[in-house]
Amino acid sequence: MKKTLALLLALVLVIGSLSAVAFADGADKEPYSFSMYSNITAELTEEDMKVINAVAESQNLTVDVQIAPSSNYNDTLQLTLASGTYPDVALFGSTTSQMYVDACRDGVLIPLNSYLDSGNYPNLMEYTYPISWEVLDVLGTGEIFSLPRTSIARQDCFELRKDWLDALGYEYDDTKAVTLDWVTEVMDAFTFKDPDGNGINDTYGLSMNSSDGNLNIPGFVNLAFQLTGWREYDGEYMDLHYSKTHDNYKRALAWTAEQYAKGTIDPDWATLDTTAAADRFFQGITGIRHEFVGWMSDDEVKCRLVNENAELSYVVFVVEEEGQPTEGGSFSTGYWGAWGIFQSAEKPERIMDFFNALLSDEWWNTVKYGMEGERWERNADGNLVSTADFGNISYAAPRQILRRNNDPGFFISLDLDLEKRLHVEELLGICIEQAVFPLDNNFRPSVADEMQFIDYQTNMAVQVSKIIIGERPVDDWDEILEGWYAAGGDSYVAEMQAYIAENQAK
Ligand SMILES: [Ca+2]
Repeated sequence: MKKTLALLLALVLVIGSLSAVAFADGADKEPYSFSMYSNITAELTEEDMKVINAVAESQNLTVDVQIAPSSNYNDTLQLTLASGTYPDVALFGSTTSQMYVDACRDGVLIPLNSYLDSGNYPNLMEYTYPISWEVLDVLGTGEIFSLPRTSIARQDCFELRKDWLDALGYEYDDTKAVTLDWVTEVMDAFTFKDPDGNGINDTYGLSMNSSDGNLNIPGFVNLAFQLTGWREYDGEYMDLHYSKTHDNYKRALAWTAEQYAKGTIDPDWATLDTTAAADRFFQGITGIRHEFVGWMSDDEVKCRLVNENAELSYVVFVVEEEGQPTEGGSFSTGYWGAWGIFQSAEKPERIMDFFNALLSDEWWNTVKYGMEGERWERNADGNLVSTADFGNISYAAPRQILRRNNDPGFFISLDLDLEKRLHVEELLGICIEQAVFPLDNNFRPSVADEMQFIDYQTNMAVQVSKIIIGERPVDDWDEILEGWYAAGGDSYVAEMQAYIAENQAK
């Protein structure tokens, strides 16, 4: 591993072990102003600016917040770069884009390693995934040119109709994985035992849509068969979808085709887009739907518009056999976009004070929810609760600047009933814990851009759909996979394995 990056990562570990490190009070630092260019919102609200200003003032800073429209953000950023007149710091939507890589290589952005290594930004180090720093080494020199906008890595599973489970006499512990057999039985019951009690078999177990899962396998089936991206299996780096020696994907396909043949999957799935499939769940036609647990409460409200007794619960993981690992996760980098500081910025270290303060214990709740006393307060038990004005005060932008990597509360609205909110936070905490980063770091083998390969992949998805609906036997998968290797899969796998091996050896 390269020296600078190694030092950076070592620091992450040290700070992680010290936990809540107090950050230096910024009030005694000399005043500094900087401009911050981004598309974090369409329009800044009064509350947005109050929060940004409060955090900035605590560091004796003034931030000139410049917002560009999201629709053509990359183009306007490119024009700004070309103009030679730079903001002090800007948000780059992608750190793999040519624009970003050029800005790093050409010295438009400055390397931040010396600052990050200084120990002055404990919150930036503590609440960022180590893997993000690795991925941000875009030039392969160990230099880091931006601060990652962390995205909380999770392995989601599915929401389901609790009122249907209750009517049919099913109980389960929603904080533990369930088995695939249990899900299969529930899908049968949701389809054939009239869970909504209207006397007609007019419901289905599982909601699927045309773009569901990887190669049209529903998300939780991927989990049950351990199809969770590029990892090490039997001493080899492999995504089991493409394995010639493990039949996990074929078994997943067989299970899905069997459910379709029985009629427990929404028969219209292949023609439904995501929204249409979701609607059928809200209407009470389907009973299980892949979703982020953070949206469950909102979805319950939507279901109640159709049936006032509708209730949802959540399954955090599905295993094929009891005792299997509950690990998944498709986020490969741990961030979405990153803040680059320009060479023209006079005091990069002061700009970093602002970003570090956003994630501090002092300000994080304010960044999440808005000003204390206006949108939220603490109740007698010390829990954060919404004020009566919570929904009336529009607030969003500061939440889009930076995030902590470990806070389940971030996504759950404060105005949700407290007991419910804490339960959803517990479930989300489990989804966060079971997330394990795949090894590919979003690397894209060059063959992925070749027409023959792209065409084959598209056709392969169609053929997989045919297997699911019984137009082709499951055994045809062997031949389809063989064709994939011939169409470029050979070099795809070889390139990916070489990339991971090199990366792991660093
Ligand atoms: Ca019914």
